[in-house]
Amino acid sequence: MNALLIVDLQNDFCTNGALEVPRGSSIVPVVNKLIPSFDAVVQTQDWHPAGHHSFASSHENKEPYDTVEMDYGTQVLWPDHCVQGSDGAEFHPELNTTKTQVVIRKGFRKQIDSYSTFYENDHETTTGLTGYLNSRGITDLYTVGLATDFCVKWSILDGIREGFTMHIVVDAVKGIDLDGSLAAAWDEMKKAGVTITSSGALLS
Ligand code: VGL
Ligand code: ZN
Repeated sequence: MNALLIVDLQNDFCTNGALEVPRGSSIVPVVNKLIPSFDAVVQTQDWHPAGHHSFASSHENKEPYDTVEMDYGTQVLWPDHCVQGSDGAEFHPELNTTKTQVVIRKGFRKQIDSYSTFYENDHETTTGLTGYLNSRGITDLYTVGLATDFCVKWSILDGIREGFTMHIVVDAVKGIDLDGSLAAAWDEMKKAGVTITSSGALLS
């Protein structure tokens, strides 16, 4: 069974958001068009407490896009974004969420970031998504959303590791691109065995 996985399509990653992904909002109509083709729709929601350790503002003498070493490895520091209960953490107002059956919130532990929708950045703490998908007999995830080189990439790599067939819809994702991270993400996803498709192919 197929599911549509909509990653972090939230105000803070869209136009004028705190961590704006260039042209992030432009994928919303594409995602809306895809939704009716799926019996299962899963969304993720970046959901940080104030003072989250992935925020540059939580560290002295650090600016957004600097890095720090955490227990679990190198962490990019971000502008404050997707703070629990804020408008920035809401889904894009034009995204059709009526068919969404489950929302996986992530990044809610102050000390650990979570790019992937399967595991937090320590690569050990599970979000529970694997169990949910397996219980429903979902084998294939068609991935759309933001950002290609962070939450989309880590979700796809972990999904493949968890035994799912992971597809990426090229015209329904957008990236941040820090120092070549977008091209590197595509290489990693291709090497791991992602299937690349497009909304045109899915809707034809
Ligand atoms: C994301 C950076 C920080 C993402 C989330 O959705 O790709 N990126 N938090
Ligand atoms: Zn975040």
